[in-house]
Amino acid sequence: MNDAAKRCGFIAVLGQPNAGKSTLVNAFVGSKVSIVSPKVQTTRRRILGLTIHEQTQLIFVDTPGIFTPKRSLEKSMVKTALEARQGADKVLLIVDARQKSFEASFAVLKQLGEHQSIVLVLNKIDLIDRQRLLAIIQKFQAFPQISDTFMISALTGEGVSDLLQWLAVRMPQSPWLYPEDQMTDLPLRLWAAEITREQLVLQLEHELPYETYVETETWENFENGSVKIQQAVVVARLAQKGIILGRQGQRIKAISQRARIEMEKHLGHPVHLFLFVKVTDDWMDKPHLLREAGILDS
Ligand SMILES: Nc1nc2c(ncn2[C@@H]2O[C@H](COP(=O)(O)OP(=O)(O)OP(=O)(O)O)[C@@H](O)[C@H]2O)c(=O)[nH]1
Ligand SMILES: [Mg+2]
Repeated sequence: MNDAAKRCGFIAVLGQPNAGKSTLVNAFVGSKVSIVSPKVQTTRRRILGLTIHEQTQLIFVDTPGIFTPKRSLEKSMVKTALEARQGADKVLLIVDARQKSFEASFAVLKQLGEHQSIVLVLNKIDLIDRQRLLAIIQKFQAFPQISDTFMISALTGEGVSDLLQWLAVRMPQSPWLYPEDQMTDLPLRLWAAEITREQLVLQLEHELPYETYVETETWENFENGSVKIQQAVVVARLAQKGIILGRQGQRIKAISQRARIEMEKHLGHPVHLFLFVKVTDDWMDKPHLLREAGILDS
C-alpha cells in the first residue's frame, strides 16, 4: 500500500469502572487483549489494542475506570486513565446506558474539562429500550465538549463496526506505528498474568482480596511448540493465601485450569501452567512493587 495513503492514530477509551471499555477494545481488535469481568476496577493499567481498518491503523488505549480514588493503587489507576488523553486523536467516553443516574458520568465529564472534544459512546444498549436512549442523550446536551454520540453494544457488537469506520477516516495521515499483525503492546508474560488475574476475579468474586496480583516468573518455550509458564499469585497477608488455595487446593486448581485453556486458545499451542501463592506484605504502598506489577510506569 502507498505510504502516503496510510492513516494511524490513538483513541483513548475512558469511562467509569465497569462501563464496558475493555469489552469494546476487545471487540475492535477481535481478540482478548484486555481482561473483562462483571466487577469494577478490572483494568489496572493502560493497555493498547491495535487493529487495522482499510488504510488505517487504529491504536485504542484501554484504561482503568475513572472514579474517586482513595488508596494509592486507585490513585495511580485514575491518573493513568486521565493521562491517556494526552496525545490522543480522539477521546471516547464510554457510558453504561443502563445506569439509573448519570450523575457520576457528568462528574467524569466535568473532570475531563472542555478543552478537548469528546465522543460519547452509550454502551449496553442491548439492555435498555430505545425510547430511553433519546432521553439519555438529551441529558448530555449540557456538555458542549461532546462532539458526537454513538449508541452501541460492545457485547453483541451492535454499532461497533460503524464506530470503527467513523474513527478510521478521522485518524491523521501517518505511517503505521506497529507491525500489521500486532494486537497489543502488552508483552506475553504480562498478558498471561492478566489472563490468570481474570480467572481470579471471575472465580473468587467478592472473596478476592483487592491487593492480589499475578506475576509471571518463568516462561519456557519448547521445541514442540508447547510452553511452560510459572506464575506467582501475590497476596498481602498470610491469611489470604487460604482463600486463593481453597479446600485441598481445589480453587487454585480450577483457576489454573481455566486460565490455561484461555491461554491455549489465544496462543494456539499447549500450555503447562504452574501457579503458586506468594505473600508480600503491603505491596500496594510500595512504589517499587507497584512498578513490578506494571501499575506504575516509572
Ligand atoms: N449486556 C452488556 N454487557 C456488557 C456490554 N459491554 C460490557 N458488558 C459487561 O460489563 C461488564 C464490565 O465490562 P468491562 O469491559 O470489564 O468494563 P470496563 O469498563 O473495562 O471495567 P473496568 O476495567 O473495571 O474499568 C462485563 O461483565 C461485560 O461483559 C454490553 O454492551 N452489553
Ligand atoms: Mg477494563
